[in-house]
Amino acid sequence: MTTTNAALKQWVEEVASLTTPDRIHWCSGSEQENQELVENMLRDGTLIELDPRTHPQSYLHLSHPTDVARTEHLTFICTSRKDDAGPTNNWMEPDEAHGRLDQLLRGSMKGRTMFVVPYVMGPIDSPYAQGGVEITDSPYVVANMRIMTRMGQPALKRIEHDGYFVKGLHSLGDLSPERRLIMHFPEEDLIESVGSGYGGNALLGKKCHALRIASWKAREQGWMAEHMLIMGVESPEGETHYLCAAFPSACGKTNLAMLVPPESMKGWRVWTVGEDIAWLNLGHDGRLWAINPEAGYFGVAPGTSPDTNSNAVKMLARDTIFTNVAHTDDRRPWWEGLSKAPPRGLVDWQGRAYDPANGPAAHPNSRFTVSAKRNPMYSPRTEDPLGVPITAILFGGRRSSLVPLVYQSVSWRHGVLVGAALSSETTAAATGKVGVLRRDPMAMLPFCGYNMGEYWQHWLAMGNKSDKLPKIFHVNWFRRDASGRFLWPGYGENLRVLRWIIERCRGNARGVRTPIGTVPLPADLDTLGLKADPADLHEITRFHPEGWREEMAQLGTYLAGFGPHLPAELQEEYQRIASELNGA
Ligand code: OXD
Ligand code: MN
Repeated sequence: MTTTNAALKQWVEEVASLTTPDRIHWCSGSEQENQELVENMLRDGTLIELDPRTHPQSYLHLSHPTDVARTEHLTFICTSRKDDAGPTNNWMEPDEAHGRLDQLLRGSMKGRTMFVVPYVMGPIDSPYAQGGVEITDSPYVVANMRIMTRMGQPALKRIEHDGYFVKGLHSLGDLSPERRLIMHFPEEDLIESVGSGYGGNALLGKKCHALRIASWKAREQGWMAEHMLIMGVESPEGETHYLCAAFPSACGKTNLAMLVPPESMKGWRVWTVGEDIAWLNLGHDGRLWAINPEAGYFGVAPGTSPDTNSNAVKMLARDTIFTNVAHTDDRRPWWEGLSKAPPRGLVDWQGRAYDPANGPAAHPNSRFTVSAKRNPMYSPRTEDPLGVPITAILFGGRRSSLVPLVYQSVSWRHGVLVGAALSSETTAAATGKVGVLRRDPMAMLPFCGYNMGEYWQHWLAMGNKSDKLPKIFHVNWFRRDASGRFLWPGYGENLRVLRWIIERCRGNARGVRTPIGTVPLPADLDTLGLKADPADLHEITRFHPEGWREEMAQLGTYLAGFGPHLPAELQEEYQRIASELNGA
């Protein structure tokens, strides 16, 4: 197989002469090709077959112990002007970056097969979709890309038709963190990643293309590439509203996108369109329309259980690649939270007999890769080339104190400030400390491919294009009391908050206007059948002026750090709220 696209042909030849693989394989995406790849990986130990009676066509991959998460300090935006990468990204001058990468890539595929993986991000016939080609020497990456994207022959056809594609070159190198780099060249539509096989570093269609490169393109072309889930909420009357929500990594985006309505909310249904990334375009009707560029989920396994996400457990019953979870001696996958006690004969994520003294059995950032179509709540609208119209955008993070369960911004501009101020207590998805408050504007801190100040400016500019844009809200499921107990039950009960949000957008729900936005009283929420202490509900819907004055002072310091890049409009919005707060 080869291609009629001259630029692609030439790039493949250039990469082959640099990396000197033994063989080149153009991926068709066929079932037979996948079977052969899997058989090879079973033979060389890259994959372990799980019990085919309980988990048909499912496999476990145990990664190198130092290659288990995204490595943000080794991730760079390489633009000719440093300012274009901005203060929140690592930057390297493109010539220097190319020099370093070439050194790491020279001969790196010797003895290996070089796979050429054409893919499309988005429904294959969507005007908003975008092609890419990943060259990789990892068959594990190929198998994952086949689940996560529209990969193979139809993708190549689309690329040849469009004449446009993003180039992604990936090599495992020697997997050493000392020789690992994840580099983005937005001016060249190019990604080069070496030294890691971990999803976020190696499945280049995901964070690298669909967020970092796409966000750059989106600003140029007037659309938005966001770290957001897309879900439909259908009322008992049969009216469906679509919501997008941005949360920092590992705040339960996948669980929210797959929410199971509580027993007491009869007739409500949830539909998943996407659980990690949304591409948003202004429709002819002035509304914002979202497509999910991905075709699969690369989700965090620990904590997924019949109680927290029963549909995810069903979804993972077959055709799944697990990475760094534990397994039983009869080859069934296991992770912390799946059952109360670890089963007997457990083997941990490093292949050792499980011993609690060695830490958790499954790595805290262990993952599953599975087709979106396996989700019992998969929305048929996922394949709609134009996507779905968005009623509301939600921002949220893990905040154990102060931040109410939900509040609504008073305008798009205010909503942009709420997004810019997003913060969360950290978890393990990115390497680093756990439990520290980290600012993560729009949940895009690790994923915005350009200057964060310019990105906010782009959000503000989108606000001027239409008066039919979604309303913007902030949610927080994670309030705790002094003893650490959660004040809100979360999970399925979060639908009560979504209901209030939708009713607000329809002009049917009440709330109290405070300086930070509109907050519901407990009586404004649907609490029929909710098992929660009224005192807790009162606390999580209360506005605390003192705490917010302090919060805003800290936000002021953070925003000032962006200096001349902070849009004046955002500064004015900040001042407006600060003075309302001082009058409160
Ligand atoms: C992810 C992340 O893997 O955000 O989705 O880290
Ligand atoms: Mn994510």
